[in-house]
Amino acid sequence: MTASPRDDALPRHDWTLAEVEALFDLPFAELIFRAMSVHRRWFDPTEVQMCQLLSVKTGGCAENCGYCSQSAHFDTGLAASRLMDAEAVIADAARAKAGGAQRFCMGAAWRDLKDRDVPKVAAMISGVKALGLETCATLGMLTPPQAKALREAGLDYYNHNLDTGPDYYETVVTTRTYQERLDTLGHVRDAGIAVCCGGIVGMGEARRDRAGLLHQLATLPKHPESVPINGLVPIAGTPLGDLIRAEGQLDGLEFVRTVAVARLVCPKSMVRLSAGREGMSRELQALCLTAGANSIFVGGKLLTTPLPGESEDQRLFRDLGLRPMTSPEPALAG
Ligand code: SAM
Ligand code: DTB
Ligand code: SF4
Repeated sequence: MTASPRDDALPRHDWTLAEVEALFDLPFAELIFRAMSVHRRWFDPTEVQMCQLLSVKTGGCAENCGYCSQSAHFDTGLAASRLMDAEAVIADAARAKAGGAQRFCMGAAWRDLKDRDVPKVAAMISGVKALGLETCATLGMLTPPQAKALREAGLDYYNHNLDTGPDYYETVVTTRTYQERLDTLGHVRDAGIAVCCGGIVGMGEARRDRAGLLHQLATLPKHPESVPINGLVPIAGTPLGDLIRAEGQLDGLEFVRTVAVARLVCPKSMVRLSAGREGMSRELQALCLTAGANSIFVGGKLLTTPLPGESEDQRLFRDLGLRPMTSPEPALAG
């Protein structure tokens, strides 16, 4: 009996690092062609999901993530603020919905969620959910009971990034381990919350580290339903921001390769073109949205850094023949 040819669009969890690196090494057009083909198997390629972020607690964070404007370890000139009131968050979410956002993500500059803050965060989540938005939060590490409480409040997604491959990780952050991040992802899964997990490209890492990050995601027991690919926003005063300001940013084509490989190894996931869009040309964004990215952040601002404006995004969508996503997400269908 002859073996049937493997279907490249079916999710796999047995990727080897060498296989992921081999995808990165493909001729550019071959890689993009494969990613486009897989994208069409699971999604309408003319649809792009619109997500909006709000920093509900800014700055003063105890972690030392070497890229972050919000770490208390570095002087980035950012003013810290307290946790916002739920009413103000819900009012911002209502504006986001009116502007066309489908998912609303609440971010806090915390190492971990404290039990005392759970009721206030739960009120934000249930209020945003009641507006008819998909809810997402990114609040640092969670315990299993906290994850359960957030789910009960109506949390659809939790964002917690691995940031980079395991070998480059300690160059990026030393105040929490890779395993601690994986543990939080497990608690989120166990609570029945969809996982949003990705990383940052262009922090001085090697191609092998980018492959290492995607290999980790592709070999999780279940692929993250959302995979954000962030381009480093180089913040002055942070170790990695200063390094990249001195050495120059990663080549845009390598960023596109990372997006395409993410599409190939997590075929049914939303691949989000996340931070870094503000510094990209329209042409580079178009390549990313062609190579399999199908989700973006909108609303003028990420957490502490700017995004392209609404009119620029509308022009980009018009010129590329794209429209806001209305179809259900395949990864949530099982
Ligand atoms: N404190 C929480 C945490 O780290 O999980 C939530 C907020 S944190 C700012 C969310 C994610 O934003 C980080 O994991 C990182 O991947 C991304 N991020 C932060 N600063 C960035 C920058 N300067 N450039 C690109 N991505 C960045
Ligand atoms: C993610 O991966 N990217 C978003 C979201 N998850 C929370 C955050 C990007 C932050 C970029 C830097 C800033 O605006 O502070
Ligand atoms: Fe804190 Fe998150 Fe920034 Fe790290 S990325 S310093 S955990 S806010």
